[in-house]
Amino acid sequence: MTREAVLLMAYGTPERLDDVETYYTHIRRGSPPPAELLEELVERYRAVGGPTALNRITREQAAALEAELARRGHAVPVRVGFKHHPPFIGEVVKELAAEGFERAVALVLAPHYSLRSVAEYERYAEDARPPGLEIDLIRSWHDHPPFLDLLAARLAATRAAAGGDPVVLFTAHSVPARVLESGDPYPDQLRETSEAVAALAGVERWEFAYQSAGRTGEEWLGPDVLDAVAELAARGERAVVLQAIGFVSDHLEVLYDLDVEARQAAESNGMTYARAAMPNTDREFVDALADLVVPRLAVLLHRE
Ligand code: FEC
Repeated sequence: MTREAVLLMAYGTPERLDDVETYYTHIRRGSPPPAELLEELVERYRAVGGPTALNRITREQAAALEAELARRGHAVPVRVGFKHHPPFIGEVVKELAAEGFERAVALVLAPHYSLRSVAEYERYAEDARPPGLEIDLIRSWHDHPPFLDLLAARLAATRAAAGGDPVVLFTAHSVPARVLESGDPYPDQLRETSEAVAALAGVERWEFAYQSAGRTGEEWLGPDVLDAVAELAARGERAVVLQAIGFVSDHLEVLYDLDVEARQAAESNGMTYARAAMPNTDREFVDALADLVVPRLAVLLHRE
């Protein structure tokens, strides 16, 4: 029988403030950041209480997924590989091959495919892959029904708690605008998720904005969330509910870029701010991940 594993991939975060420079240098493909950019990033981590829990949450998601797969009769290990922090994706791929695994179902904890997100994870995995190991990557899952259902449930709960008639703003990480020249499906997939979640949650007044554009000097996809919030206020909106549909965990881009910056943009313009909770390790999310992975396991493929 084929020996197989699941490879769960996520962005990764530095675990101590002293590690931010190494982490940022890795994001910049080996080029150390200028001092002012490094200081600015360290300040963002300080503002949310230090390094984020992203690595821990990812490991807990992996452990919960492994347990759920076992419960469903699939005793496969779930290994974590990070893009920008050890254990790096390439190292984990090599370890799996060295341990005799022949097949890995790979899943990026980012639901939408972009050349600047999922494709980069794929490249890290493929570049390290020895010939004896097959990697079956789930390229996108932005329209996975259980995922849409859980986003809609969270959104409905946040709107109900906010009261009144808040406008909804869906967000996802921006990417450099030149990806559009290569026909990147990212904007279309984000629109599909937004439309589906709004319909499921019964939301009629919603918009989409990008967040967290990098400090690289080139053009990034917009509109930016901070401009979108100011625009809503200028139109007379009194309350906004944000939902970050491109992330699945609490991390810097959610805790700082939304809960500090976007909140301030809303409140300084006289609007109330609320944000739908992230999936993190919630039961429904782990079940949704298991629903994605199980049909790709080789045991099932051989039965077909
Ligand atoms: O909690 C944490 O410490 C980690 C938060 C974090 C997540 C994340 C997700 C995405 N990124 C994406 C694209 C880019 C591109 C660049 C870029 C730069 C940064 C920097 C930090 C950072 N990202 Fe990130 N990203 C997170 C953190 N990201 C810190 C560097 C400072 C800055 O520019 O703000 C630009 C560099 C380059 O040219 O490569 C592009 C995308 C995602 C969502 C998909 C995913 O999760 O992988 C796309 C979480």
